[in-house]
Amino acid sequence: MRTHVAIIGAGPAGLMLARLLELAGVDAIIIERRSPDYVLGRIRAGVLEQGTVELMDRAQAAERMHREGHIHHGVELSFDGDRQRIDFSALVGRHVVVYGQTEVTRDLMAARQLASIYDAEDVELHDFDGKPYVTYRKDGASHRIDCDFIAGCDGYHGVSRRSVPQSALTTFERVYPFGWLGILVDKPPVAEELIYAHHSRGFALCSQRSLTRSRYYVQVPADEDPGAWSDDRFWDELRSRLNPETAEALQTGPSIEKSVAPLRSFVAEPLRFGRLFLAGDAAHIVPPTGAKGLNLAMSDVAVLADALIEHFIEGSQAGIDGYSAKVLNRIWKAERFSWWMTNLLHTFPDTGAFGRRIQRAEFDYLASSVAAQQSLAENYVGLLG
Ligand code: RFL
Ligand code: PHB
Repeated sequence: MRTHVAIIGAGPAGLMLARLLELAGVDAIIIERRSPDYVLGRIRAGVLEQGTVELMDRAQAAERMHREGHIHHGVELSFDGDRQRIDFSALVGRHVVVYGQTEVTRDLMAARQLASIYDAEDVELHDFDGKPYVTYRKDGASHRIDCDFIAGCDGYHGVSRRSVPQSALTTFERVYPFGWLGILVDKPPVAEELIYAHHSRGFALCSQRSLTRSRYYVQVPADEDPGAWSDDRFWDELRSRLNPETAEALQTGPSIEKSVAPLRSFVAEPLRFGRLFLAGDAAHIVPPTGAKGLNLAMSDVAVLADALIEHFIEGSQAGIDGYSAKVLNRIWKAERFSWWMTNLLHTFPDTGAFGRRIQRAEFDYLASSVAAQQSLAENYVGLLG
């Protein structure tokens, strides 16, 4: 087989890239390790920036998102029970849309006209400094796809980044000493908007997927076993971290999903190696506190799609040469914001009383300063540049 672009991974990054290329008439094949059902079963992000919404429009996959997604004009921060609303629309004139990553993935899968290869085993990348090709096994047979470029969209644990020689790659990493225990429940959300809560027992987040489905998280030790958490234990812990009125209003029920996600900041540099590009979680990880991971993956592939389209349609090399520097600029700003939100809202085992006072001062500053609120809002809805 031969294609212009071999895309490794059918997460949101790979699916969006494939769709943008397809619409521009550039041939691409997706090679994914898992089955479509497995990919659709992963519960992850829920908040879309305006740029991601516009990209779904461009991908002609936005109809259901506009119908079922919910526009959110602000979020609430809570610090030891004291509440502060951040009004995005008033502060920066923009908003976010709450629509699950699972639904984004489903819509992009449905929009794609060309076939993708799922259940591909032992995917390997070859010769991306010369004439690239990808090999894999499926149903016991070996396959090879020759291509002009490879897009590594295979997430943090994927094969693409690992295929790059160590000496060519610089990585920057911070592993946090905690994770998020998340629960999905078919009950109406506790509030209209998301609530990010700092509490001495740890961080908590009240999020949602629809008017009837809610998503809640509590900070737990990084190695926590979700099996140790009955639903009742989860609800008790969540209530203890919320202000009393919110705790009172919480509607609980049996969980339909429960899992622990570790928190990590990670960036690889550069993001182009000859004819291989890295995009999305393959290139960087942010802790979920800023709701940036999916949005960053989408902005990477928007830049990459334009670069590849320019190359194939206009014969220009400029976009390809500029890809890494251009996306890294945005990536580091999102890393900074996600790290900052994480520092403000979690309890850290080793910062002690001084660290807690600094967090409190940061919250009080936010509560009293329009400039500080504007900075948070501008970053949360997505930076324009
Ligand atoms: P994905 O989604 O991990 O997809 C990668 C795909 O590659 C496949 N793959 C391979 N395929 C072939 N060969 C191999 N060797 C392969 N290895 C892996 C995988 O099976 C998979 O299908 O990466 P992508 O596309 O870059 O998308 C990134 C996002 O999924 C991620 O950044 C977000 O989910 C992060 N995130 C959030 N982002 C937001 O923007 N807003 C949020 O509100 C938000 N909340 C979250 C989150 C992530 C979370 N977890 C579980 C990490 C909340 C949580 C709890
Ligand atoms: C989610 O709904 O899963 C979610 C929302 C906001 C975040 C992280 C996760 O910051």
